[in-house]
Amino acid sequence: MLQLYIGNKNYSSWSMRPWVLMRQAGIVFEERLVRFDSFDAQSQFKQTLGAVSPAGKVPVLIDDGLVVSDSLAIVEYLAERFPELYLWPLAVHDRARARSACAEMHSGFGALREHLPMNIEASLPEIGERVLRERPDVVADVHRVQSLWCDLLARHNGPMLMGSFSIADAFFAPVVLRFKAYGVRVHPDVARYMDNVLALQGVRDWVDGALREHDFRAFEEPYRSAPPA
Ligand SMILES: N[C@@H](CCC(=O)N[C@@H](CS)C(=O)NCC(=O)O)C(=O)O
Repeated sequence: MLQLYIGNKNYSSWSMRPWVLMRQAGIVFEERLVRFDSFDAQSQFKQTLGAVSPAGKVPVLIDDGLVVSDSLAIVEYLAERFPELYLWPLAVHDRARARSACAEMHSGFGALREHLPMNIEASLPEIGERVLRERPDVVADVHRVQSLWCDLLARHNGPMLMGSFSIADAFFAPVVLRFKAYGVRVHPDVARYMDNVLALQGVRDWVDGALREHDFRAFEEPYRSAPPA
């Protein structure tokens, strides 16, 4: 059976992408959650991951001895392994658009990722307001995400970015959760899309898991202090 190595569900946005894709598409897999202790070479996380994948990061997919690391490589592999699921859109131009969106997410939006890190259990609208007041680079990322979503939603008439659920939605699901946690004010079409993503069973299952963790990791928490023991 396929095995997917992931990090803490509350924090690990890269892990969330292939996990949501597989759950939503009905691909059966075994989840191997490696808890974040730290990312130091001596950490339990690095020791465990190092034995699985030389890249030493989550997510990692194992398929009968084949090791696929990196979220984008994993979803590409899954699309080829399960062609009948059409994880990418069928039409070549649509597929190119979906891939462009995912590649932009994968290699970009650094300011958004750094200053509004995923934290599913948190509600930090006052932090979101402050960051957006003080950081034009984050504002630019938020605008770009919204215009990318609006263009695709208009072209495909929703409810998902490419019309029906695809890798593109799995790739942006963590951004939906960031916008939610930090109370980012969005265009009405974007708000509707966010509701659609949050209603996906794959996303709900991941969020439920994150909310059950109760595993505060200080090095992933720039804005909250540890709850009382
Ligand atoms: N480009 C990688 C990024 C993966 C990544 O940075 N994962 C984080 C957890 S969300 C990690 O394992 N970090 C460990 C480290 O940086 O050493 C991907 O798309 O999968």
